[in-house]
Amino acid sequence: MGTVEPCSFSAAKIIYNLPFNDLLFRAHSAHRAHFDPNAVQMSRLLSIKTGGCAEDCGYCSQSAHYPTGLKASKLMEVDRVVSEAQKAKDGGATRYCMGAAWRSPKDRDMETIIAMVRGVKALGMETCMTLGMLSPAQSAALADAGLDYYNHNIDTSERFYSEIITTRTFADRLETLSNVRDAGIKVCAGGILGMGETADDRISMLVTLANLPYPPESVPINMLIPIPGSKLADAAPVDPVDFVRTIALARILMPRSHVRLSAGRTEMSDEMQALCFFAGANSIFVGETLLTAENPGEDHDTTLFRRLGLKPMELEPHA
Ligand code: SAM
Ligand code: DTB
Ligand code: SF4
Repeated sequence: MGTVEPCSFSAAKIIYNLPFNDLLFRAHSAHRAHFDPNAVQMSRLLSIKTGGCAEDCGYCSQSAHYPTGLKASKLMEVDRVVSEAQKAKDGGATRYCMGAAWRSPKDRDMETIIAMVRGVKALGMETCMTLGMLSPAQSAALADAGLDYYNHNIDTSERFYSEIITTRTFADRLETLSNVRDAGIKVCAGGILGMGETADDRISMLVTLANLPYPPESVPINMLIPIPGSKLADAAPVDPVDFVRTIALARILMPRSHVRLSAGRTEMSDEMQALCFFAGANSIFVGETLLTAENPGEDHDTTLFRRLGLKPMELEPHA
């Protein structure tokens, strides 16, 4: 993995504001230089511990601070997680992402979490977890269990962060990303569009990610799924053209990373998704549910892939 040249905010803003055709041409050229442009990586999510979260993230169905009506549940049993992962593998997913509604994992839960990583890995899938903030010791324990990826989003710009979340800081997020990276786990970090942020906030978020000591291997770009009862229930939808511009900028600033077209695909037309794939998105979540919200099901995605001539990206054989 090579480091890339640092990119300034002003240089990124010039790219973001290029005429749309020039921006797309540049992004697609970067995409082709590093990836098969017709291969899309497929991940499947599972909520292993749902709801009742102590954090006040304004977009989330799982925060205990907002009356979203979601029923909280305890940490799932390991066997159930592994059997769900097997179903995901049978459906074509190569990576299994397990999410918990925690501020950070309790030490007493680590043994169960580690057993989940081992069990899912034994199926021959890549593993990913998203459990909130991690200490250096927790990161090392997960690395030791063989965890491939850790998802921890910075969500938006440093400037806008405190308008969305007050129970932790942008610096806390960066600290976990550094702990995960130091432990040798691959990093998945991105954000959400459609929370009332400006174009500058989106650009700044991507510049922060691209300028990490190593850019994240995986960059999920979520479109807000407005959750009734949450602080952002009535947020104005993102302009689809601006969404595609953001995907294109992510591809240009992080040419070797997988850019994931994440939450919000149920509200995107096939044509919008096609533009995102052209602009450099090359990963999606498959299956009917994300963590708690809806996602296009297998039937829709199979048809979409057929219409666009896309194919699932195969797992690289391990050395
Ligand atoms: N609790 C952990 C944490 O916050 O780090 C992990 C789970 S959390 C649900 C994972 C990510 O999902 C968030 O950082 C956010 O980017 C995304 N997300 C959550 N709710 C969303 C929504 N309604 N629409 C779009 N993305 C959302
Ligand atoms: C990410 O960036 N998006 C995923 C994953 N990382 C964990 C989560 C999307 C959650 C969408 C809302 C829900 O399902 O509750
Ligand atoms: Fe909790 Fe994560 Fe939802 Fe924030 S995004 S409320 S930390 S589950």
